[in-house]
Amino acid sequence: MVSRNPHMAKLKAGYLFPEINKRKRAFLEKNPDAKLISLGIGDTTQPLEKHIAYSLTQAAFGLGTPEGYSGYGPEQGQPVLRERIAEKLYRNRIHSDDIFISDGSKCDIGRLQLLFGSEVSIAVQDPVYPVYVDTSIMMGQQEIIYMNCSPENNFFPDLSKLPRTDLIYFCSPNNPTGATANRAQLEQLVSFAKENKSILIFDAAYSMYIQDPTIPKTIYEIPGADEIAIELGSFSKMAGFTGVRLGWTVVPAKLEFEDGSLVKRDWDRIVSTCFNGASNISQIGGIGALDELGMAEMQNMVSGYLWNARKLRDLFVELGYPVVGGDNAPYVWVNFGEPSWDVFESLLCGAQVVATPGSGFGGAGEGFMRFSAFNSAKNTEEAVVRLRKHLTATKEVARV
Ligand code: PGU
Repeated sequence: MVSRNPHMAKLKAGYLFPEINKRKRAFLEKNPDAKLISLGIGDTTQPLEKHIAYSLTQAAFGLGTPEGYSGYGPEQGQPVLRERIAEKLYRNRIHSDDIFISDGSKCDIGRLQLLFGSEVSIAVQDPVYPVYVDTSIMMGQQEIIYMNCSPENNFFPDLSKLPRTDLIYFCSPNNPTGATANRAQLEQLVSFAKENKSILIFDAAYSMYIQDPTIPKTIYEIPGADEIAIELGSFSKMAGFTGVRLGWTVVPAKLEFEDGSLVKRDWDRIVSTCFNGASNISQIGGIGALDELGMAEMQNMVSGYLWNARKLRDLFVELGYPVVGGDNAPYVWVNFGEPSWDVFESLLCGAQVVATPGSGFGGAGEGFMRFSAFNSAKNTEEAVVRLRKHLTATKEVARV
């Protein structure tokens, strides 16, 4: 018999989103006619924009021709795509050589565990996207510090009270809260990492949703960040590529380990050893997404989802709930002040709306719900009507 990887036994039984699906299915079995609206998992739902979809079909078609055929690699990604990301998304603040194309940022979060191994200590925001913690536990990391992000500190941790950790994961615009860190806060974060000789892992998966021009879209807008920060990027939420799969990780050449060796060299080794590069079709789709037409299409897609976010945000403000997010992020984070899974059940049964329980993102998420804007405008409007009716009625009952 083979002994089980002991770290796997330390994880919570199931990953959050399959658990939500399980409950959704159980509800539908009992209520087969219910028309559920999902504002749960942050998964894009709207069709790809035309020019981006066309780029993908051309890539697939090209593979059927002698001139258009390609096989493996390069493992780091196609040079044109790396250059376009550097130019369009980083305004050449970052060299294309430091950009490694991947099959999505979730996969790269997993591979980052190989880069750092089991001995590092980490800090994460609480509430937090569960993947940073779960993959760290799988790797055997033991020291995990939770940085409380709540209304009391305006969703930015009090760095003066934090112990040093090797790695600091930070996500802005944040999943799940939808809060964004401003320039001054990011400057604090970069100097904190610098003073502590930590490495910052900055997740910018939702950067395209930032509308406020004063909020940095990448950590590399902060001077000195290229000496301490790795950044994760993704086409999932900006181009609708959650199923196509395309992302990237920036590992700047200036980033060093304690012994003076380059972090980038080890990352390159990992990428070339246990990943053979992202699909050639999705990479050509990414190149299309980053030309002039594609950029306009991505803006259009993002604006559509942000319209939904605004509708949801307005509803909860109108009903008097404390709300954050939804303005520069596709998530709306609402404080219900009641156990999250109870609210989940109440919204599921009473409004046939699925939302994500805040407690699934950590202790500081208890009492909150996350509403995702990744649905159609029509479904979002319908959800708003149902939620208003249900929540007004439950408030009336509570008052009686
Ligand atoms: N980073 C953050 C902060 C995310 O919220 C997500 C997706 C990803 C990375 C994954 O990006 P890919 O490039 O597509 O790999 N979060 C969604 C989906 C759930 C999940 O398990 O990834 C969410 O609902 O939180």
